[in-house]
Amino acid sequence: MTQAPRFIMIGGFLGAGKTTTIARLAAQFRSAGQRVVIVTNDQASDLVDTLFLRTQGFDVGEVAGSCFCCNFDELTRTVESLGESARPDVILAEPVGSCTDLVATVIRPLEQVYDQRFRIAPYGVIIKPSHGFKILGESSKEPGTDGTELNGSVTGGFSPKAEYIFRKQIEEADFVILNRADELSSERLDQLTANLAAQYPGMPVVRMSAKTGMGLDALHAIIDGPGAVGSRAMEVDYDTYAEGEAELGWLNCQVEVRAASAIDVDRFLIGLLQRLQAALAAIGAEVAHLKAIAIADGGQAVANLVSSVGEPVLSLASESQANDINLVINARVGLDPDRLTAVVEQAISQQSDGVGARGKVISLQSFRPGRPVPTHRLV
Ligand SMILES: Nc1nc2c(ncn2[C@@H]2O[C@H](COP(=O)(O)OP(=O)(O)OP(=O)(O)O)[C@@H](O)[C@H]2O)c(=O)[nH]1
Ligand SMILES: [Mg+2]
Repeated sequence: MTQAPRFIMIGGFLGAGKTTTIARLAAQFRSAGQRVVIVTNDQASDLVDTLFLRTQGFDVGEVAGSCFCCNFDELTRTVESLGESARPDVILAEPVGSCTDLVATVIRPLEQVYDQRFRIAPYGVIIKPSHGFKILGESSKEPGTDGTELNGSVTGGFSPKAEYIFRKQIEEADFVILNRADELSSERLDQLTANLAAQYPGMPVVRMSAKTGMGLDALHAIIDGPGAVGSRAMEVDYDTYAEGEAELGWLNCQVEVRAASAIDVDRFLIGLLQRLQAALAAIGAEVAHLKAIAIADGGQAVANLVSSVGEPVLSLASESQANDINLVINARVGLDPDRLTAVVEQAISQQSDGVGARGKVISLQSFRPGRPVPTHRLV
């Protein structure tokens, strides 16, 4: 008899490193001979994560238009259709980074309503250290210290309601993944681990770098281990949760860039994010995650900006020149959606003009996430 597929969901706040981690895990499972599918999720279509994971050769299904918890049936339909075509051994799932209460609204319904068709792994939540220090404090005695310094840079702001979501994400986790270990000294990692231990007693912690792969064995050990699933009870105030989500302007768009002579794809993409960063900084809009993928004949490039204070990074380089580039941009920014649209449209047009190209927006959706209304909630 064939075994039921494993369902591994990796949560965590916007920009924490979920997609990077899932891509790493998927590559490892695949090289171990396992068939892997991935399910991505967003409030709207045109997802950078989906396109990025597909460029890495993975079989990806997308639940778009609503989060897993509010569109549980679409999650199970997507998984079923991937199951029919790919017969997966492993299903990796990435929920929306502003979602919480996922044990009650996704994991338990999968176990109890969806009739145990999966072997569900312990639920891990990724933390970006700059967020961790910002919210949990510099030392275990002073949670929430403001103006945290990380490697010399001040981290971006976090509203109390966004902080509420971040904390709820940790509270319901079976284990926490401290990501970006490549950027921190072991003393700083110890400090953050101690803060977590003081504020979330008994929480298992894995230290990892999704970028370098450091610590991935420890992540596998916990995912593959016999640990409890959905082991922590949690109360959530849906008013605060909804208000926290609605603080963000959300924008997904598709753009065609056409140039008479070939342009450098990577430079164009990073230049676009730099332009967006400058425009958003000028109006004091806090970036939660700005990401874009450029698809051209010669390859694909991905660029990300995960806070207002850092620099945009090219996470995937195409090292190509092209006349035609198709872009998908996803922005999650503390800004009114109409203003966010205006900023993005202007940056596209200026960046295109700057290289003698024409940038045409093909589709664009911008909004504030609506109040979460879960399909199921099993506490
Ligand atoms: N230095 C470093 N960068 C990382 C690491 N993990 C992820 N990143 C970078 O952080 C950025 C965001 O990573 P993603 O994996 O897209 O984050 P996410 O949690 O999926 O983001 P959302 O889907 O928008 O919530 C990208 O530029 C990654 O390359 C890490 O371990 N170290
Ligand atoms: Mg992602």
